[in-house]
Amino acid sequence: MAEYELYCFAQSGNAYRAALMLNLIGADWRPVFVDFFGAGLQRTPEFRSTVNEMGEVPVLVHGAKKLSQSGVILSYLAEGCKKFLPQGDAARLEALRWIIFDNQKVNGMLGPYRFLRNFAKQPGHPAVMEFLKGRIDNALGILDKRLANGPYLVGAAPTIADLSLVGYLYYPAEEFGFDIAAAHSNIAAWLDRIKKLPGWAHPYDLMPGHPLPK
Ligand SMILES: N[C@@H](CCC(=O)N[C@@H](CS)C(=O)NCC(=O)O)C(=O)O
Repeated sequence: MAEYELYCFAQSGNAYRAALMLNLIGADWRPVFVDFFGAGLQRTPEFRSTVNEMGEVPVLVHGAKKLSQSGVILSYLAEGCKKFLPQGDAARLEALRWIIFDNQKVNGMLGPYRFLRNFAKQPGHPAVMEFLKGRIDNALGILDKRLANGPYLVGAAPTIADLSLVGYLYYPAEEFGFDIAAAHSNIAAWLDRIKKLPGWAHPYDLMPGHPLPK
């Protein structure tokens, strides 16, 4: 049995943060496929009572521990292996600040936007899509500006803040209907830097469930 198990599926950028971290630290891990778009395991009372009461993926299982929220999972893994850990109290708080901004404003908006464009039973209402797109453009602009100051979000080396922020950013531009890297040169260069880290893999290669059945 692998040391870590990760409840995940290929289309989830939220889960990708944790899967990528596990791969980058060379952990002994295996994915547990959650058939999000089919059986919807995450919606079942059993999942909510035994895996995650919030009904969300990712969930990391490590021994008797079950952790959810990708920011918590990233922090837990970084503390354990001392990799991608921001150095010092100020840097830890700064990383947490970016992780919260990411969850709410960057991937927190990109995820639903992409879901409504590609996977929802009914496509998103144009007014909803327009609202989300405006929020996304604003948040990506803030991220791009930040990345003009240095190679990574916090300090000179990659940290869990970077691994959180890349959550949805490697998925194909067609899924968004706009090209994030082409429109944001600092984000593009940063994505390339992270892609070069040993153990990097694309979300569709790292987690099960791609492509979706027709
Ligand atoms: N802030 C959470 C977001 C997790 C999340 O929204 N996951 C999605 C899959 S990509 C989910 O399970 N959604 C189920 C739901 O919202 O009911 C994290 O970073 O882990």
